[in-house]
Amino acid sequence: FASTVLGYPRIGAARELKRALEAHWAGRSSEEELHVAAHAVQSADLRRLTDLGLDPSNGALPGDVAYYDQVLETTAALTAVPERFAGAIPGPVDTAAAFLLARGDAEHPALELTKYFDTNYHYLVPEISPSTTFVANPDRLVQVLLAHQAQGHALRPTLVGPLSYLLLAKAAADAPEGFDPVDRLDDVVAAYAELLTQLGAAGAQWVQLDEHALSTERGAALAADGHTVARVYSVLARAAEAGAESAGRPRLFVPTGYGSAGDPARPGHVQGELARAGVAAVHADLVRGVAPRAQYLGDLVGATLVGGIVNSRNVWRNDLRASLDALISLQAQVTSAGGALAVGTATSLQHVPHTVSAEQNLPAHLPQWLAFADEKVTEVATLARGVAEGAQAIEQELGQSDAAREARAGFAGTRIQAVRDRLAALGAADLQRSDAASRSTAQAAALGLPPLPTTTIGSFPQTGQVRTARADARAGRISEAEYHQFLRQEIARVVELQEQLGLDVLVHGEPERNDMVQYFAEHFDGYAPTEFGWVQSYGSRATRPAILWGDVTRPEAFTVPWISYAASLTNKPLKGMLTGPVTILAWSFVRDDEPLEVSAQQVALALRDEIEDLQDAGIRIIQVDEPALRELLPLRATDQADYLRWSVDSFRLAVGGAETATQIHTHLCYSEFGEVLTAIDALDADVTSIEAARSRMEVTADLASFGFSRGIGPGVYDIHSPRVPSQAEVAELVDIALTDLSPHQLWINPDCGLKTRGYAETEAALRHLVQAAQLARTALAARV
Ligand code: THG
Ligand code: ZN
Repeated sequence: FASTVLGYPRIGAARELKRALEAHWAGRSSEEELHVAAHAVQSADLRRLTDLGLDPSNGALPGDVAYYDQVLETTAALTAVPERFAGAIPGPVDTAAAFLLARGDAEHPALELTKYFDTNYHYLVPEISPSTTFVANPDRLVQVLLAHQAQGHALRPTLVGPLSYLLLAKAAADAPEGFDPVDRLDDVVAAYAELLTQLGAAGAQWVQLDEHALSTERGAALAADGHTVARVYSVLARAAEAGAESAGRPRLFVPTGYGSAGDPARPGHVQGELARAGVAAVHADLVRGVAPRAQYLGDLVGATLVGGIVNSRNVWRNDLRASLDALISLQAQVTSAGGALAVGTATSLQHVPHTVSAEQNLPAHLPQWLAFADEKVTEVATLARGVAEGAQAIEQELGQSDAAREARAGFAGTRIQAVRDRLAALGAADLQRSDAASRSTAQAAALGLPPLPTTTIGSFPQTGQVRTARADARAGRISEAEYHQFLRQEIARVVELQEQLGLDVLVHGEPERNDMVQYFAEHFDGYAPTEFGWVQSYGSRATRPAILWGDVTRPEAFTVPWISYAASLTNKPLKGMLTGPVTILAWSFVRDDEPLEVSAQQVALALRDEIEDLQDAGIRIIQVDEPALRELLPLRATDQADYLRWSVDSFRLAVGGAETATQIHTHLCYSEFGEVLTAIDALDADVTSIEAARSRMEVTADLASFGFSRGIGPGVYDIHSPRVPSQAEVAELVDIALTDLSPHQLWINPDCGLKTRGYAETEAALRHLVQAAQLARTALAARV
């Protein structure tokens, strides 16, 4: 094939797969109906990919069909069932068994979900032990292959490759100390070899084995020895040409996205090793990574290098002229070395929405700057034509690409001089609040809080009524005034509930926010929300990231009316809630024409203005959440320090204007601080709330040995489950925290926001939380 994409969104342009999955899980449809619905989505996708220019006959069509998760599909194909599921899944992993692994049940907690590389996609983590058995189970892959082949679509079955599969896995809980899943490499390779044989027998001409983990620090270390990659892939690949018993195996395509594979000082050595081992098509991510160095191109004799030049992580139109130039010079080198060049994407297109053409309400200037999955497939096909036939063959497309770039660069909102001037005038003093001790004294005097103050993270349950009211307002079924009246009632109810419960620092509950990032994007200029821009986050769940397209400004204060209304209803301190710059960017589609650091500074300034307005409205406690701070941490250690510098600075810029007596809180949605503890300390927030209940306060000892000196609220109520902790359980966690931390710094709060919980369990749990805090206070008072 001369052009391909590494994968395509699986959820369906109208989220058909989400609906089919959720109907099936709710018992409203049979497994057969689910298969039929999923097949319909897939074959519509394959038809579209063919219409957009991918060859349906030679392995160009991606076959990354997954119901819940692509890593889970590989677990199923290897029958790599964790020991703890053995009773429930005695044989091959069929569809029902795969959903049990993904969703768990009363006896079996689900496989852990974790972030896939540095994306917002979450995969199900394989659990591997010395006794995990690997048995090839090609049934589902073969069924899907045959069903699409019958419709003329020769798709390319896709699995996570063996190296990446084990690198993405974790050691099962019962594995001995020091066991590394990668220790099982030879065993797993045998199962892959069997899968390939069976797929070949079913008529697959190509199979894709994703080895993206070779772009991570650990994967690069594994590939650095110069023989592990060859050992694995000579077993899997040679076969295609000769070896009698494995003749008929499909050709392999082994992409390496999410950066440069292997040692960054030797770009292309992994691709070279793969090709020498007999892999027919290798890949280089030309967006995040670099092209293979000339010295390794000779290894590509007889192989195809797929140049991943179309960005599959952003929503911007490609600079076709620059890409074509790069591809033509790469092609000259590759062909003179005896290989062939094909055109592709940097990674799967699963990280972008289906199509720009679905959007009817974007600002008029924006659509022509954009490319979602379908438009990116067209770019791939166009570039492949340019490579094959020369620039003149695609002159019209090149002209359109140039025109779009010029329009974007010259558009008034792309660069706003006032924003640039304000950034240029900033100095170190703007990032520095007064010293922590004076803040602590001034805040104690201003707030008059008891020891061990109680609070919540910000959101209260979003009931069906709240969602209905929002939908009604959006559809014009109720007026804006009616919607606002509804929101005020909701806020009043939540404030009264918190007073009844006896919480010390109240919140307004955030009923006006659909999503903590989308809401901010809607109130900033330079940002555009989409209507149908869904991107899978995990399983059937998706988010709709807004598009940051220009310099950011805040036309007017937008959280102040809601928060000051709530504050007017109580004499207790009311905490204003904002989302921090890094999280706003992490969960949006960001610019490709400015460094992320600059966008972070611009968002920080918009938040700084909002904080000033909140202060002016009398709000004395302001929380700036950064749950995604660790999410954006670069995969490569060499890139991490710079990221932590600008991300911490953007938070400090946002809050740097707060008065000494204003208490700044932050919230982070994880407990394994490890490498980022220094950065979290450098945020210099007065109070930090974190996740801790599930690990039973493990983190408090780390905080103590680090010498963390400011306010800290390790969550004492795990909001990720509907279970209501008893007062005694909460009290026990408070006691554990008090053995490590000073009573002067400890706050009592849940793990995270309450948005996804129901009211009954929330009220009961918060009642226990307040009682446990009161008990602990009494005990403390008795001690002195
Ligand atoms: N907001 C945004 N991005 C995020 C998160 C967020 N990215 C990372 C993380 N949190 C992902 N977690 C989730 C959790 C729930 C859902 C999606 C991602 C979810 N989505 C609804 C669905 O698919 O049905 C749709 C929600 C909607 O209508 O907006 O449940 O918190 N921006
Ligand atoms: Zn959280």
